[in-house]
Amino acid sequence: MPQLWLRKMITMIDAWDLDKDGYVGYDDVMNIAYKFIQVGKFDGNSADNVIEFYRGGLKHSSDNPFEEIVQSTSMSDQLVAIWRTKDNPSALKLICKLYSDMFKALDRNATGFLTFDQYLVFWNTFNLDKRFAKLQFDNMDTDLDGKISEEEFVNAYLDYRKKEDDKLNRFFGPLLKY
Ligand SMILES: [Ca+2]
Ligand SMILES: [Ca+2]
Repeated sequence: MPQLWLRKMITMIDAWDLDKDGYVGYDDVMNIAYKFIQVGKFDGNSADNVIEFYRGGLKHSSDNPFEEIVQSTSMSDQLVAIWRTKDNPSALKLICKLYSDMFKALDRNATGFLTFDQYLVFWNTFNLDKRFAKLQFDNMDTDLDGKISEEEFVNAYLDYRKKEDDKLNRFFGPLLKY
């Protein structure tokens, strides 16, 4: 596995690994969902939606490529599972859905865009270093209109998961060393 890709994935795992046992389990994903609701102050239907789409990503079924990832019980197993699914079309579809659902929750007035303040809910859910939030926001804003569209947000995540070279995309904050 390429070193840069590994560092990105380790940084991502660390962001999702709320209980800090080294890998992202089912509980971590659901606790991120609850944190997302809390930080975003979502209530009623929007809170239910958030639970629903995180749960959807974890659905037990033989064709859910995420299953292998969340069932890993060590970071190295998890990295192998992510590597194995990185070009899997159904995994990519699920990923697009999850990030587009997150976008729609953040875009609470359904304007089709995120302002920097709305985007901060994502950043703070993962407790990322606040000093780098604006840098990442600007990196994702490829058409330079000062807002993040759904396409920019989802594409930024897809780009982050790719193994190819670095466009200084820091979707989960500064890269960790390993
Ligand atoms: Ca964990
Ligand atoms: Ca934009």
